[in-house]
Amino acid sequence: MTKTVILGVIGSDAHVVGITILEQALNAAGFDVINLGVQSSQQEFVDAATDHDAEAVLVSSLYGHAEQDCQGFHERVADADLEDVTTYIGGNLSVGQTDFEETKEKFQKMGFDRVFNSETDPEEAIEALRADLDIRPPESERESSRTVSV
Ligand code: B12
Repeated sequence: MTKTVILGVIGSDAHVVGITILEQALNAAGFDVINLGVQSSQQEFVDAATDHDAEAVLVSSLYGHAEQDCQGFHERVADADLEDVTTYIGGNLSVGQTDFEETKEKFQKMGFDRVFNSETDPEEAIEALRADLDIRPPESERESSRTVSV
């Protein structure tokens, strides 16, 4: 069954390249992607997840204001009865050279299931989604990984 994921850049952030690449990779991996684009509000993510009965919400932030932009996000998610929806955040989540482990802990405490840095390859996000949403990779990929390991 196709799984729907909501993708977008939160707040006033206008960096579009990362989510465009993620959208293409997720589509190619068989996900149904609703791309909200840049400068999306918390409520737009929540409404889209409700309207499309999404399995996951992927929030992107590059410009360093993710913490402010995500304050109260998981309260909205809970108010909309979406606690079962998997939430990820990724990108350049802090201003400057902050230790990523600290950043990761901070966003996990805010309620995100997984936190990714700006070095993240889209394949990593796809593998994480497959694990968290209990999806087997398509047969073609299983075949090719078998061929490589022989
Ligand atoms: C291009 C660019 C711009 C362009 C954006 C054009 C556009 N419409 O996209 C312009 C010139 C407009 C711009 C503006 C600004 N920018 Co700029 N920009 C960049 C730059 C050079 C490249 C970004 C990019 O496209 N990368 C390529 C894509 C493929 O990578 P990516 O975005 O990182 O996405 C990947 C991963 O991060 C990850 N990922 C991203 N989101 C998510 C989400 C999830 C869930 C997952 C799993 C993974 C994931 O997967 C993606 C694909 O691999 C970066 C520096 C850099 N080298 O990264 C700075 C950078 C992001 N910008 C920065 C800043 C500060 C700004 C401005 C605030 C500058 C200013 N003072 O005006 C403004 C903000 C404007 C706004 N409202 O957003 C800073 C952010 C600093 C920080 N976070 O600490 C950076 C890091 C530059 C720097 N070193 O200072 N910028």
